[in-house]
Amino acid sequence: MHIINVNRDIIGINRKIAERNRKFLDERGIRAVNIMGAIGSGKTIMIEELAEKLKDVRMAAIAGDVISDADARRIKKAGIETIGVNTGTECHLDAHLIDHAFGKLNLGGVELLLIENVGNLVCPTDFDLGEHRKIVIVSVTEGDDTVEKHPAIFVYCDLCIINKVDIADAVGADVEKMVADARRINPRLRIIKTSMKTGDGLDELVKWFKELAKG
Ligand SMILES: Nc1nc2c(ncn2[C@@H]2O[C@H](COP(=O)(O)OP(=O)(O)OP(=O)(O)O)[C@@H](O)[C@H]2O)c(=O)[nH]1
Ligand SMILES: [Mg+2]
Repeated sequence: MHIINVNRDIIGINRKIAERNRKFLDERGIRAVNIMGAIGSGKTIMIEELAEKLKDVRMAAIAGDVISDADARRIKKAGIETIGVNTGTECHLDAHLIDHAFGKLNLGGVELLLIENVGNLVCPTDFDLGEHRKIVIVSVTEGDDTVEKHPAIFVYCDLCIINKVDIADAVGADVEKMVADARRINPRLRIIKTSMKTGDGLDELVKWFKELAKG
């Protein structure tokens, strides 16, 4: 009996389109970052912060959401050329959606493309978008066991941001446990603890993006 593994097929096709996307970006000297993370962990606010603090890097953004365009409007308002992409019932972006978005963005002169994925720590893991770096944002409000409960996404990421450290005590979260869990899952992972509200860790974060864009 011949069994078709549909899931593997979908991921294989996606990878081919992702490779084409990466080539498209490389030819234009654009570095792309796939920003993944839990719902409400701080993905959009981080892009807003970058808009303010990384003025010498020309950026564009793709804001992935299931249905709304609220994040795309926020990022545009912060001064970044942005296109919103709705996934409908899907809980992640894929390479085909990104390919479409390229055609709707003015990428002339852009050095850094920020792609906000749909908020969750599961579905985006398997889908290469053609990016150069993957980052994952978790925050203390999801609980300090959130890293150990979702290990797969940490395996594939280059950078992990542990956000909302300003309210860790208020929600009884042990930030160092989150750091230790992430490090155990992926010893090569760069980890930055941040508060998008107080500005803690943002210099280090901005530097990471700047080096990627200019490097
Ligand atoms: N106290 C505190 N609040 C934060 C911090 N970062 C983000 N927030 C708040 O958390 C909420 C969610 O932030 P967003 O940036 O919208 O999160 P998101 O990950 O883009 O959310 P989705 O796109 O819905 O998944 C907002 O009310 C932010 O103001 C932080 O470091 N500290
Ligand atoms: Mg968002």
